[in-house]
Amino acid sequence: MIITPSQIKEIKKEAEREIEKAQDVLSLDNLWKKYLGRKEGKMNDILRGIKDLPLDQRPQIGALANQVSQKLEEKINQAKEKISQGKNKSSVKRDFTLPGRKIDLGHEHPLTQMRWKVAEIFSSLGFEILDGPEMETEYYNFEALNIPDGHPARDMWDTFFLKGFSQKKIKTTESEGKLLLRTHTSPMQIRFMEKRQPPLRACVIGRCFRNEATDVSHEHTLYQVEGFCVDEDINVSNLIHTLRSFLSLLFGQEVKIRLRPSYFPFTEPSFEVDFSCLNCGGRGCSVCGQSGWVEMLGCGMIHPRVYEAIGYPAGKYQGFAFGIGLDRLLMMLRQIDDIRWFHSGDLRFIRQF
Ligand code: FA5
Repeated sequence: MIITPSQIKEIKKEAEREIEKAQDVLSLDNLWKKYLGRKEGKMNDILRGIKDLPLDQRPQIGALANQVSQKLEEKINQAKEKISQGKNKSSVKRDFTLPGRKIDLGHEHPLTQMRWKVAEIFSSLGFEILDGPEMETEYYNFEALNIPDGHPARDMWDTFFLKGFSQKKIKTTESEGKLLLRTHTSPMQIRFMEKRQPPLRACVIGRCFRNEATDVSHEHTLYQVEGFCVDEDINVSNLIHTLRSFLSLLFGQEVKIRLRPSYFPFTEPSFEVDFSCLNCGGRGCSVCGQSGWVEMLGCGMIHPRVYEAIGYPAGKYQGFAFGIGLDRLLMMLRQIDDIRWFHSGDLRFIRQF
């Protein structure tokens, strides 16, 4: 085999051209095999042939072949590095006319939308909008609302008591009793009135929890809207007018309601307010338990014992309070047949709002 320096230089030029054109690491690996590989590499053929050359040519050809192999190895490594650093970006073809990738935007949960709507309406009726703790003490959830320890009325609310939480985290006094997840928003009547003097009008919208079996109209986690108004001359007519105003603003039409005498330890007199079921138009369905009416809220005139617990002067103030089930209100408004949809996490349901 005859090997000349120009032959080696020719192989070098050819390899450099191909390295320059290579677009990815795989092509560069193939070029390495083609020129430097042990089995079929062109430069290895040259090195293997040196032993057949005349003795005086061997040093010169051997040195040149080694120099070229080293150079090509370097060039291949540099090209690989360039690719991995993305320096070859400019050579990647992009089609700027392709449509962009669609970004999926979420939206507020229907219950959150409803909370805003209700807050807006009560705000327009002159109520302050409040927030309050979901973790409560027995004192605020029961005691101060005229439901003392051992009173059978505590059974009206199936309560989740919290174990393992330090009472000190909320308030420190022994008399506040155990910690629990609030069963209603009424404790906020006490918390707010402890800080403020009448006249006052406030609305609390928040989550409550009940340890009860779920069905189409009962959830273990529910939202309530608590409203209360206290001054020196407030009566049941003010309560009925406020509820009617709220409902007609919410539904955009007159809604048939009925008041039934009821019992809450923190109001006297107390009422239960039902709506004519909008799901079936009052004919009877699974939502209204075939009765044509859905229980929506409890209300009444604030009991003197509540004012006593707060420390207001006896007999000076009168006021009304009500607690509405927000989930049930939304069910009526949007004709939703099962309260359990709200926390189902089913996007087919959520996307309808
Ligand atoms: C109360 O919770 C009283 N705190 C309401 C109140 C406030 C009365 C102020 C007087 C003065 P009740 O347990 O009835 O009352 O609940 C009020 C409303 O919450 C019900 O009318 C209903 O609409 C809703 N509700 C109650 N339990 C559930 C439940 N498990 N799932 C969904 N909604 C519920």
